[in-house]
Amino acid sequence: MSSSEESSSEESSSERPTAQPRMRAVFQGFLECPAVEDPASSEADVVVIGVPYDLATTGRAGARDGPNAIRAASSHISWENRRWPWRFALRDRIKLVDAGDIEFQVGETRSMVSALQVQVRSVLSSGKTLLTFGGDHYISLPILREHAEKFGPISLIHFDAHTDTEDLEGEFDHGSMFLHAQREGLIDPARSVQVGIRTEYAYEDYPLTVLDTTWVHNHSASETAAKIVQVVGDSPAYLTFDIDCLDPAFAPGTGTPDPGGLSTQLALEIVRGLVVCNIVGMDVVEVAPAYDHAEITALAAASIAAEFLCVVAATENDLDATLS
Ligand SMILES: [Mn+2]
Repeated sequence: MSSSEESSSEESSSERPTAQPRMRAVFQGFLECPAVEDPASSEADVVVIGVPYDLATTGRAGARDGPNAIRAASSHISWENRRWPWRFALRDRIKLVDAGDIEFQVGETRSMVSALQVQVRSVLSSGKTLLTFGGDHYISLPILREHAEKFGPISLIHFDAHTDTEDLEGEFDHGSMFLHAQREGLIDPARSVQVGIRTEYAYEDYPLTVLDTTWVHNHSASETAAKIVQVVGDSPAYLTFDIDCLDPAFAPGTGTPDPGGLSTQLALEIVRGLVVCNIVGMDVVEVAPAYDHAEITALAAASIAAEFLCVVAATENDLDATLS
């Protein structure tokens, strides 16, 4: 039988099929992008890495399983060539690779910090942009160190229910790393903004701009995006999204949920409005699949990360085109 006959669609279903099937690799990169071992020497524009670390959680642990849950959930949205509402194909503009997860000594936070910083430094020095999946939110601190080393004190665009600026004794806590980031001079507080906050923080003389949940719900998505852009300006900005910024109805699978948050739709629309920002790094953190249902949380995280990539790839003209 010739090969053209083997692949004939008119083959009767009662005959035993002979055409070789196409197999999908077991390791699945984010949005089904290729997996690479050495991202720095790859031809990528954006490199995905996972940090399966959750020893800095104060509530429920489990975010160590976040990276693979986000990768798996991304298969539900990877079929879109031109992701709605954008009018361009992401893969035409951004070469994406997935370098897998950081390995470190079990139970040793310093080992994770060191491995993560070396990997981030390597990716940044090769001129590529990093998209990291947590892990708990503490991982943003070592990542910020390497970004500040390259870009200077950078703007933080931080989506979260919590400000993560608690003044605590230990360093390794997912509720205090943005205070450490200020003390280490990694971020420029005057050009940083926290969005969706709905828990206590040091209200008086607080140095960062806070758009709390009530503010966000009393303004439109485009007004919120415009306010973020106004604070950040054109300075290099690091985008970090704690999935607990979303209401637990939209993101139950997380360690420290707090009711009254943003919907996935509202968050996506706000992120979409950040096209003019100079985004130099991104992460999505705190997805804990053990508390998730039907991949709601992991899929929200994957969608937000995909939106980050579109925003990095897009121009203002693309944003206008989405309105037509
Ligand atoms: Mn949080």
